[in-house]
Amino acid sequence: MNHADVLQAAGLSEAETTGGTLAVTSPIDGAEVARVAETQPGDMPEVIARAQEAFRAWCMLPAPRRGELVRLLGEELRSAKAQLGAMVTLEAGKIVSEGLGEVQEMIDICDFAVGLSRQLYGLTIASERPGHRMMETWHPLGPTAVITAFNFPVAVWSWNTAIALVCGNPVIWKPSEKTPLTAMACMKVFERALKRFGADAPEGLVQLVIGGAQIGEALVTAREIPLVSATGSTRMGRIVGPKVAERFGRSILELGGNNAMVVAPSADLDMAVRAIVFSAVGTAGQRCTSLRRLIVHESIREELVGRLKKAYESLPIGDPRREGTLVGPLIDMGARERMREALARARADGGRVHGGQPVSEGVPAGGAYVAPAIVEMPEQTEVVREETFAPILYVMGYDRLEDAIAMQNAVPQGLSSCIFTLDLREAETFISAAGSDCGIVNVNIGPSGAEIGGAFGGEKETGGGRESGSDAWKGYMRRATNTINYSDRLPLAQGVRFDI
Ligand code: UN1
Repeated sequence: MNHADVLQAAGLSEAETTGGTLAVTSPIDGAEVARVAETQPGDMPEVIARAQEAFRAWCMLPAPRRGELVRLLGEELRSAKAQLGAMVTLEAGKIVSEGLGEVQEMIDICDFAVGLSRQLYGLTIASERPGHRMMETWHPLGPTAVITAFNFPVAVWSWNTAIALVCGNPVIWKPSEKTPLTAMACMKVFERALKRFGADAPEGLVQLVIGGAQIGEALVTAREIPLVSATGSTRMGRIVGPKVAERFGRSILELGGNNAMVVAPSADLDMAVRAIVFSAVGTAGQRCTSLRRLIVHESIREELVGRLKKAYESLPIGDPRREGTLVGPLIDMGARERMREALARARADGGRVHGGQPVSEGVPAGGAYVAPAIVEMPEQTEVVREETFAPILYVMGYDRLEDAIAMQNAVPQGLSSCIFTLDLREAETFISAAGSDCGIVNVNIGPSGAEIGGAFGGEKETGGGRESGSDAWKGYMRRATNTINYSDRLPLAQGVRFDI
């Protein structure tokens, strides 16, 4: 299928994809595929007012009824999986299987949210006063801004939106400027679900705004938006976090990762090699969970690096639409340049670089294709402590597990981490309080490809937010503590006496 056919199959019309001010290119070949209209900053007050109005109606519907809309969204996503997956491939450059996998992630979170819509439970708490009961109830919070990145152009929206909707919150979505078409295609799917849902859904329940920093700024500073969920770089989070906090809004930040794997002497190396290659090279190293640092026991370092070099040599790099390709393009030429710079710095620090060169043969012209790099580092230097959104795997050695853990933790980011070991003591130590300081800590699997059932997010410069499964829904609601007195007395807590 050519690019235009993909847009058409996703239901995007000629009028929607031409004549706008935002040029959209495909990383596959750098070709311009569309020009879409941008939301103007002057439109934002109306968008926000519409979301507030929608909130008033939506928050009054029973949560299981709200869940019905999400159930229909899941159904529509199932039937649009191929078309939406192809859009992810076209606009983000993911290989077919990963494009489809991302849509599956949307379906999964819909299923999760539907079940959740019949829960949203609070606790009952023992009261110290006779004839009293304490409990907590959870209420919808209000319009929720969802700011997403190019690398997961649909899944991250769905994590936030499926949960926000069952929690009773309307959504205003600002996708990455690099992937507005995928967002538009997603809205088509959502609109089909809305139509089937019927008149209970208010106008403006989910709104899409397309544009740059000014649009983001309008969302971040709006007092009418109590929650901003933002996924992207730490640089972006440093701007968004304080601005939302300044107006006492709530933010869920999911920022950079610098994810490590510790490989211990007892590790099953066959499994480790597969896990390393998928997590370091998959999505061309552009997941926030991508494996970037390998911390290997000195006794197996040479063998493991040798096996990895061999695996890297035969990686099929090229057109992500082609069957068998494992490494598609980087998002753009800027990303390739940043990869080149990082490798130059690593070399200057004494790193031995294998691979990492631009690839122009056997790949579509105009795309930013690269050979994934393995870099043997003498130590964890500054460039290793930074997140470069590219397939660079830095390798460092260790002798004692505590040193490996210290190295894993000695970066500003705290998203994902893992250990390969068959030694129970090592595994338990790594996931204990003395172990990894990340939000995701795995044993004998790689750091990427998390399931939606767990809470997703990380510590330190990763921003501290949690999205997706477990009790992350609580971030989208407000908690009320209720004390109910069913006695005929009015005792005061803490034994205070105040007799009148
Ligand atoms: C991201 O890169 O922003 O765990 C999200 C994973 C995916 C989500 C990544 N399920 O790799």
